Amino acid sequence: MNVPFSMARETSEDGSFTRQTSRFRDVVSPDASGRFPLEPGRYHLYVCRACPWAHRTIIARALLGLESAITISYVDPVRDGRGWAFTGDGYEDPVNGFERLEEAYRRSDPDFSDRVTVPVLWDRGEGVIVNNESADILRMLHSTFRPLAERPVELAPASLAVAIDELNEAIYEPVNNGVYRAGFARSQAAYEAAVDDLFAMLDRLDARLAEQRFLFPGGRPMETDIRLFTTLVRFDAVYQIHFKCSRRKLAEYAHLWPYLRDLYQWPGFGETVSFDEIRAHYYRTHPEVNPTGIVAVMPDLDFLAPAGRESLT
Ligand SMILES: N[C@@H](CCC(=O)N[C@@H](CS)C(=O)NCC(=O)O)C(=O)O
Repeated sequence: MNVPFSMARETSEDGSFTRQTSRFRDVVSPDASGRFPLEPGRYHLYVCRACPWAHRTIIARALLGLESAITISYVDPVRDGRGWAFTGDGYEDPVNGFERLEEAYRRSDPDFSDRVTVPVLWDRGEGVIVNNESADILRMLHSTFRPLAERPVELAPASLAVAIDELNEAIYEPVNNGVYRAGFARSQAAYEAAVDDLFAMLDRLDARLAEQRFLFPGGRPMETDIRLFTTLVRFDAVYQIHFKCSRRKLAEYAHLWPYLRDLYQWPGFGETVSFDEIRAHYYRTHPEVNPTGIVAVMPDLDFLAPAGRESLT
């Protein structure tokens, strides 16, 4: 099978894409007892605005008002063979002066040899990575870091905790990772299986959102909505075209499309979306998927059109 070197370790025999596991899984502790104690200004996020996994943490930081407690810097969305880089013009690393994100990984584990990914939660205290798994970082931001938040909203209240974990899990493989399984498949069968799983789950979510404003009752977004949003908002501009998730456009869904607009218009969501960076990243960073590097024009989508979902609970 013809597999690019960068993907060799994540391609199975049958041509399906199997994502690497995250290497750094430490947590910030709410008191002074742990290795990484909660302190304002101590932790830093390295992210890319184009990346749906990093985007989870960017939204949580904005929604909760954690901007002064957790600093942030952005890598250039267009990656060359040497990985994520700080190339200037808004893509700088004021904390360590790194030129490439790889330096953060090497400093934390000199033997690290997997793909260097965003997001990264960095500890200024020890000068190491605390965690590079977006699910963990998102959870930490709205739980452990909540005492430092200007808007300490609950994104996984105890009464919903189990249901949130279950729905997160149910959405991850077919949807969040599913678009990548479609786009990075190296066989027709693996691609079609990914597309089938993806649209089956989107259909179920569309039905769930017919009578409920967000994924859970209560009339406001929860953690799972953030995790779904970052995939849906990229769908028609990128996944539908670049990753061949072509059965249907997101904007053709009766409920998912207004739901996506509703979230986009919710404080902390839309203002964190950069379609230019998203499109530049995907179309120009996967030469095996798009060898010309031509960036598809932005589809005509009005994210600011009224969602009309306020009366749902
Ligand atoms: N499981 C990780 C996945 C993160 C991830 O794969 N990020 C992508 C960007 S969308 C990345 O950094 N890729 C680097 C590469 O492919 O070399 C998480 O959720 O944090």
